[in-house]
Amino acid sequence: MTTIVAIATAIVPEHGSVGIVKMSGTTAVAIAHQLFQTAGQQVWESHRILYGHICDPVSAERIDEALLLLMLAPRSYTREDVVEFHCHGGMMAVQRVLQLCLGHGARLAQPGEFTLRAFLHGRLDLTQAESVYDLVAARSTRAAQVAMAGLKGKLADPIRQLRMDCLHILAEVEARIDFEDDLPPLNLGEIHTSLATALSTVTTILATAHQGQLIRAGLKVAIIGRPNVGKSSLLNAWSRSDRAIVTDLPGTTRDVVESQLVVGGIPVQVLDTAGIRETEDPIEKIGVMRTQAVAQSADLILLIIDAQSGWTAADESIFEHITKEQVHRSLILVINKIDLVSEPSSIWLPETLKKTPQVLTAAAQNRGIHQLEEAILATVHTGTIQAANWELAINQRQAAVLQRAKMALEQVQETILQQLPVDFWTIDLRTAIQAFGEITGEEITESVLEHIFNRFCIGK
Ligand SMILES: Nc1nc2c(ncn2[C@@H]2O[C@H](COP(=O)(O)OP(=O)(O)OP(=O)(O)O)[C@@H](O)[C@H]2O)c(=O)[nH]1
Ligand SMILES: [Mg+2]
Repeated sequence: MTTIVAIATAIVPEHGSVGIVKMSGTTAVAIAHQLFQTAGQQVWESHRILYGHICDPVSAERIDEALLLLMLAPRSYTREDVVEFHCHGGMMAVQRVLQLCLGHGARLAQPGEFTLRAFLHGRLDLTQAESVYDLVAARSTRAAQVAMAGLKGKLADPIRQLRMDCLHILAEVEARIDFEDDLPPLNLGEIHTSLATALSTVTTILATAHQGQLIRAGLKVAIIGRPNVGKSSLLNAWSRSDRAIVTDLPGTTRDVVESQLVVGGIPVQVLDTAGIRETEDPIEKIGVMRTQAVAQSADLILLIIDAQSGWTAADESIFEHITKEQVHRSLILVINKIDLVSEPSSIWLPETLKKTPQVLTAAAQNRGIHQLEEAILATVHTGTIQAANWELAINQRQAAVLQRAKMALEQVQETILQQLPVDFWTIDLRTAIQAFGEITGEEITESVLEHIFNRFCIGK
């Protein structure tokens, strides 16, 4: 395969002490020999680091003082010869080294092409390759742990087993089609048990899709309410920062203020918004419009009210507005400033809010944050996640394919039940086998590969 090259580290001016240029392919070592001058007697051996200078062979200019790491096939990420130049960080050194490699026969790698080669050479299966992407994209410890579990084969192993089990049933069935007279009849009881077990495994794995979506995409939470109820104070207390300006003047927040948090392993984007009210102030007006846009795009809305003033007509109108447009969205009622009232739990609330989860807080005193997080987790998890499943969390592609496998297996069960001829079984069994193969990559089309690897960054 042609030699590919890319900058493997982030390129940021004035930042990053080290930048890595990575090359993989049959001519990688030869190109490195042309560009890298080692000092003294250093041996070009696999898994060794050499010290020297990267020089332009034409102008003899020294481009950088660097380390060179050699990983010869097949003991490398791509299973090809891999060379890494560990240069000085920042913008220039790595870009100039990249240009030199390109000028000496390497071509710029496509996004994810190193990992694609690792997959094509059998070093990783498809679930592991997707886990590599997940690990790089992880925004919480939990997401990173799930990615590492995938990298270890925690998803591939059961899927491969399912495929083997279906192949076994298919072989039994096909043997009956070809050599009906020479073989004992099919053991229907055994097949029934195998199918039921397979279906139960598929259903268990499918149930992790919801948590997969949560830990990958995260949750967008909007703090909404009247001016001065303590929305910004809540953001600050929650993020343990002074991120948002807090004053006792209603209409303090004009723009959307964002903070990134992690709640129970889920990355959460919290958005503090301008308090909603009728206003003539042109800046505040824009702020209120932005609040409405944020409320519409959020996965979860925290509607904040002031414990002292209780449920007001203005709260009612905001609530109506939110629920009118967001019937499907989750809502939590946060009763703030409970330090100012003696009986916060006896605050009157309309009947329509009786089913909405409620949390009592005193944001200015950092009280109630833990309960708020618990209420959020309870809302997003409602019955769909068992803690035991946390280790594994399939992505949307895997869920869609697995759903196809599930339907096919159910169809096989139905076919047996209706006592249809065995030829009928094979069609659905093959569909299930094909689906399992698409998850691990044993059966795959070019467009699926493109879809998966195009999401990667260049250099991975
Ligand atoms: N006693 C008490 N005061 C609070 C509490 N939370 C916020 N406050 C006070 O309420 C006032 C308004 O707080 P903010 O956080 O700015 O309110 P907001 O909802 O962001 O207001 P706008 O940005 O104007 O919409 C400030 O003086 C806060 O110190 C609380 O739990 N208890
Ligand atoms: Mg505010």
